[in-house]
Amino acid sequence: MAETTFSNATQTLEPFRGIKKVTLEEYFTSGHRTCQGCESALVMKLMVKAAGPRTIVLGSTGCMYVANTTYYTTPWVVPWMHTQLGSSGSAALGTAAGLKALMRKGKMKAEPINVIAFCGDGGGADMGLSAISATLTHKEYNSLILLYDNESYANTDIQLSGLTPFGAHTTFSPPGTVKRIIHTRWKKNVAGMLAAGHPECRYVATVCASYAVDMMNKVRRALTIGGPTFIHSLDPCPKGWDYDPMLSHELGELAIETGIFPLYEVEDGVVTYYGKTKALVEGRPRKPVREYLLKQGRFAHFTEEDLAYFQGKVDEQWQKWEIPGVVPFRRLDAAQAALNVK
Ligand SMILES: Cc1ncc(C[n+]2csc(CCOP(=O)(O)OP(=O)(O)O)c2C)c(N)n1
Ligand code: SF4
Ligand SMILES: [Mg+2]
Repeated sequence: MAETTFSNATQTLEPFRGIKKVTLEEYFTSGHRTCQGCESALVMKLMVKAAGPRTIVLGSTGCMYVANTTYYTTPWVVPWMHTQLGSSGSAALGTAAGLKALMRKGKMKAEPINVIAFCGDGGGADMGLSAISATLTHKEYNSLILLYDNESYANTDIQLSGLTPFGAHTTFSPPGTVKRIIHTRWKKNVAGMLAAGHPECRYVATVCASYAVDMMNKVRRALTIGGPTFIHSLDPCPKGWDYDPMLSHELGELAIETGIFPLYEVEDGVVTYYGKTKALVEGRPRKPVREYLLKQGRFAHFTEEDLAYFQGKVDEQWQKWEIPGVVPFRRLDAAQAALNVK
């Protein structure tokens, strides 16, 4: 018979203290058809490994839906449900609320169940941003939204998204002889925006699967701390970024070492850098962005001028932002300017 004692507790998932302590069980196994070297598939595998068996995964349309549920096959071992492209936020909130109601009414055993909704950059940072934002204001429901960022609408053949980097060659921004750089906008700062704008969301983090244990521990922290939480992972994509699949891991590392994608967490309003980003903040020199960019065919058309522009924008994020790599405001200047307004 169902237990009637309602509890809104979360599972306590202690961090893995090193790779040898990581559990052996897999909940995302064979049966998918993602490309060779697909880091987003690795993110799925690590995400659910970190969460464990008492987990429900909800997935927006995109590569991680389509390639993971192809005609009677699936790698998911835990309960899994597809949701519409812009609906990861709604799916997370609805599922968390549904579980809570069923447990409160004694219709199911009251136990902590992890709810994780994932979305791509197209589904999460563009189309579904408002639903994610709404979910992050509902502090009474426990869920994690994980945005896997392969920097394009990959599943429909690499269209430009709000998270595609400046200048990248996509099917919507092919470089030509008349106009070399079609995509001239800088990438959105999603994690920083969501952390700054949702004061009751207790946990926001950025991760990269090249640092697998760190990545899993961020997932475990998000699920343990409870309420609505958000993680942004940067995922090299051999098809969309146009490189040899064997370079996925290295490109992930280079994204961090060049300072293009900082690794940090914001817990209860406190920013903590971790991994190689921490070393950069402490003074280790950043690698030049060209080491990262020129390994990818999507930037093959870049000239020295383009590389210098890209480097300048990354330098700005480290040298001028109020919290480097996280919050772009310039507090003292802004406050003074506001006082000077007549
Ligand atoms: C409302 C809606 N518009 C368009 C589509 C077509 N569509 C399916 S997957 C996809 C790309 C999603 O991109 P992203 O969220 O970045 O995930 P990725 O494919 O890169 O993994 C699009 C546009 C759709 N399924 N639903
Ligand atoms: S296109 Fe990119 S994200 Fe999609 S399955 Fe292939 S490598 Fe993974
Ligand atoms: Mg994408």
